[in-house]
Amino acid sequence: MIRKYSFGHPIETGAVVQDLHCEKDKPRTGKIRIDEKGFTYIRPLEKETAIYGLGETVRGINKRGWQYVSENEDQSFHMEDVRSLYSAHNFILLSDSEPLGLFFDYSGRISFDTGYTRADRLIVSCEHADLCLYEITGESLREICRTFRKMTGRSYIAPKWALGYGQSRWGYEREEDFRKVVDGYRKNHIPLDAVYMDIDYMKAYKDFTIDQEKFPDFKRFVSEMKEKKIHLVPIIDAGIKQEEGYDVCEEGLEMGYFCTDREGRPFDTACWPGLTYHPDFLNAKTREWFGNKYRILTDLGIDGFWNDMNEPSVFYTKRTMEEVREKMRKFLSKPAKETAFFELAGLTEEFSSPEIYKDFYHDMDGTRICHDRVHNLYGYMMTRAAGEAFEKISPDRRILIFSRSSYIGMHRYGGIWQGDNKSWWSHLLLNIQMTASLNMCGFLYTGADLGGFGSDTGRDLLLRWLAFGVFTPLMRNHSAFNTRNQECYNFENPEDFAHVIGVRYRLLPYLYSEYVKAALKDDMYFRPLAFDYPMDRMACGIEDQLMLGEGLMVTPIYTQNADGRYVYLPEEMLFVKFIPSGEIETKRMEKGIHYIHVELNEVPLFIRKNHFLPLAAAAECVDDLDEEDLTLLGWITEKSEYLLYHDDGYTRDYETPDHYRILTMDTEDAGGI
Ligand code: MIG
Repeated sequence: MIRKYSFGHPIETGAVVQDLHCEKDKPRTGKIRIDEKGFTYIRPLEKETAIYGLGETVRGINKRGWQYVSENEDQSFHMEDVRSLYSAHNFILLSDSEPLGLFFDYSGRISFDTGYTRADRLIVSCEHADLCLYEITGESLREICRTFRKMTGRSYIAPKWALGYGQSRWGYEREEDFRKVVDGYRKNHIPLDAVYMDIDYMKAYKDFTIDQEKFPDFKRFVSEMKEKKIHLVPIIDAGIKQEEGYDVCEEGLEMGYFCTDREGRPFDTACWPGLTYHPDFLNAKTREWFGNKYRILTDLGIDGFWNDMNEPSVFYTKRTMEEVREKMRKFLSKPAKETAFFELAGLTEEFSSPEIYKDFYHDMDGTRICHDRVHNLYGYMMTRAAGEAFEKISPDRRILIFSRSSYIGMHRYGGIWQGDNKSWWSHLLLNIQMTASLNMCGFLYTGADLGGFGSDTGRDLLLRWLAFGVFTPLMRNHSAFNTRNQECYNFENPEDFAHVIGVRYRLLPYLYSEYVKAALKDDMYFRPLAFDYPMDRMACGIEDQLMLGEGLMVTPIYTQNADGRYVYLPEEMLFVKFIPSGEIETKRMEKGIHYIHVELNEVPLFIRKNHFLPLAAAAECVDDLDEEDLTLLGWITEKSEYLLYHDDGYTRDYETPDHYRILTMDTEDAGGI
C-alpha cells in the first residue's frame, strides 16, 4: 500500500509515474517538523531494524549508522567517509516487524541520518519543506520494492549485446588504438562485444564531433568494427564547449538552451573543453534539441552511449576562477610566511564547490528556478533527453545508454555505471554491496569499472573482480589514462581471462532472462539474502553474497591472497564451480557455513535445490551464442520448471508471450544433478 503526502510546493521530478491521491492527515510512520531550518522527518528505530536502499552510496548493504547525503558529486576518491556520490536515490527500506519503504521525492540536497546522531533515530532532513513523501507498506521488503518500482515505472532494458563484455580505457585515441584492443581480445579468444570511446575521440572535447585526424572515415571504421562484431560506444559529456562556429554551441546560444546566470545571460562553466555552457536539461525543449544530436552518431552506425560529467561536474566557473586569482594575487603580494601555505593549498577546493549551485538557473518549462533546488535532477534529465530521443531515432531497435549521475526516475531511460572507483579490494566489495542497493531503486542495468578505474590494478584483483562482473548486467573493464594497462591480454596467462569471461557467455541465457524478467515485473535481479530469507537471522546479516534471479546465489571472493572464502547457505544448495578445463564441478551442500576453495581462474556460484540454470556453450560475442542447444544444470529432487525469457535481443517488443519458454528438468536426468 502507498500513502502519499505533499508538503509546500514540491518540484515536479517525474520520478513517480502512478497517479496517487494525496493524504490529508499527517504521515503515520514518523514525526514531521517544519521550521526555519527546513523539513525534518523523525522516526524512532528499534534495535533490530536494518535499513536498506539509498542506491549509490558507500558502505554496506545495511545502511544503518551513518549520515548519507544526496547531493550529486563527481567523487573520484570515494572512501567510506564520503557522504555523497554521483546519484541521489532517496528511497529507504526498514526491516521492522511491519516492513516499511519511504521515498522522499526532493530534488535538492537531502540528508539521511540513519542512526548516526542518535542510534535510535532515523532523521531525514532538507532545507526546503517542498517535497512529496511516500510511505509504502507490504508483506515483505521485496514486495515493498516491487510496489515502489511499479510506482516509479519500468526499468530500462538494454540491448542484449550490451550484456556482453566490454573494454574501455581513458586514453584510446585513434583507430589503431581501438584495432589493437580488438585484435588483442580476438587473438587470445577472450570474448568481447564492445569497446568504449572516451573523450579523446572528439575534436577538442566537443560533443557530437569526431576528430577527423584520428578517424579519417568514422563511418567506415564503425562498420569495420561491426564486421568484427564489435560495438563502439562513445562518451557524451554534459558541458558544451564555448566556441564560435561550433554548431551545438551556436544553436544553444541562439535558442536559449543553456543554463543562465543571475542576470539571465548564459552561465559560464568550465570542463574538459575549457570554457563551457551547460544545457538546461530541465527544460523540455532543450532536451528535445539535445537528444536529437545523438542522431549525428547513430547515423554513423553507433548504437550505444555513456553520459558523463552530468552531476554536473564543473571544474570552475568564471566567478570562482576570478576569486581564486584574486586570492593568489594577494598571496603573492605579501611576504611568504608559513601559515599562508595552508591558504594557498586550500585554494584549489574553491574552484568548485556546491556554492556554485546558487549561481545559475534553469527554465523549467516556464518557471525560473535556481540550480541548487534541482541539482540532483541534472544527470537524470540529460539521460532522459537521450532516452526519449532514441525512441524516435530508433523506434524498433534498442540503444545502449547509461549515465554517471542519476535520480530515481532515470532508471526508466537508461542504466548507470558506478563512477570512478579505484583498483582497491575494498571497492570490489563496495561494488557487490552497492549493486544490491541500486536494484532496490530500479537501476538494474549497472556495473562498476571492473579492475578499478583509478590506480594500478593487479592480475589477481582483476580476475576476482571479473568473476563478480560475470553476473552484473553491465560488464565493463575501464581504467584511467595514467594507470597500468588493464586489458586482459596484457596479463600473464590470458587464457585464464578467456575462461572467466567465457563463463559470462555460458550463463547468458539465464542472466539475460532474469534481467529482462526483473525489469518487466518491477522486481530485483540482485537481492541481499535478507530479502529472500527474512526469518533467518544469519542470512540477514550477510553482506557479501547476493541472490540473483530465482535460482542463483553468488559468493564472490574479494580479498587478496585468499584461496577461497566462507559462505553461508540459508538452505541446501548445489555448489558449482566453472574450472578452466571447461568442465563444471558440482557438490551438494547442506544449509550452514562452509569454506569453498576457489582458484583465481575459477568462477563459483550456488544453485538452490530444485532450481536449475540453462547454460549455453561459451562464445566470443553475444551474436555467436547458440541458445538453441542448452544444457540444464541443477540439483533436482522433484520435477522442476524454469521460465526462460528469450528474444532477439534487439527489438523493443518485450511483452510478446512468444518470448517465454518453459524448461523442465526431471529427477531422472543425470541422477538428480
Ligand atoms: O574528469 O572522460 O567517470 O569514466 O574515463 C574525468 C574521462 C572524466 C570521468 C568518468 C571516467 C572517464 C573520465 N571522466
